[in-house]
Amino acid sequence: KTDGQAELAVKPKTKQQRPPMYKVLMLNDDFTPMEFVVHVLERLFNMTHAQAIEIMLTVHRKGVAVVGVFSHEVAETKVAQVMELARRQQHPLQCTMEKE
Ligand code: NFA
Repeated sequence: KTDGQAELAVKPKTKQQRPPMYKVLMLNDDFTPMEFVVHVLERLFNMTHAQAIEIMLTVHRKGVAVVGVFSHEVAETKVAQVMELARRQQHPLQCTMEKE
């Protein structure tokens, strides 16, 4: 820096890689009670009651909705927690993740 040579700014050739994020998706079915889905959304996704009802109804009407976007590790944990709560109550509720 002090040798008198001109300094050229070098642009990084590739963009900074941010870690990929994962959408957690909830799927509709004909059997899981609406109130159970609302409870899961409030409990595991920190939604208000009003937000949980809105997302549950979106899943119910459209078949699927994104319930959150997380790092791979957090998304995997959320999916496992949803599936475990559903399994314990013997509801067929399905939850999956996909890369954003
Ligand atoms: N379709 C379900 C019912 O009518 C409710 C539901 C909503 C299930 C969202 C799964 C996901 N009881």
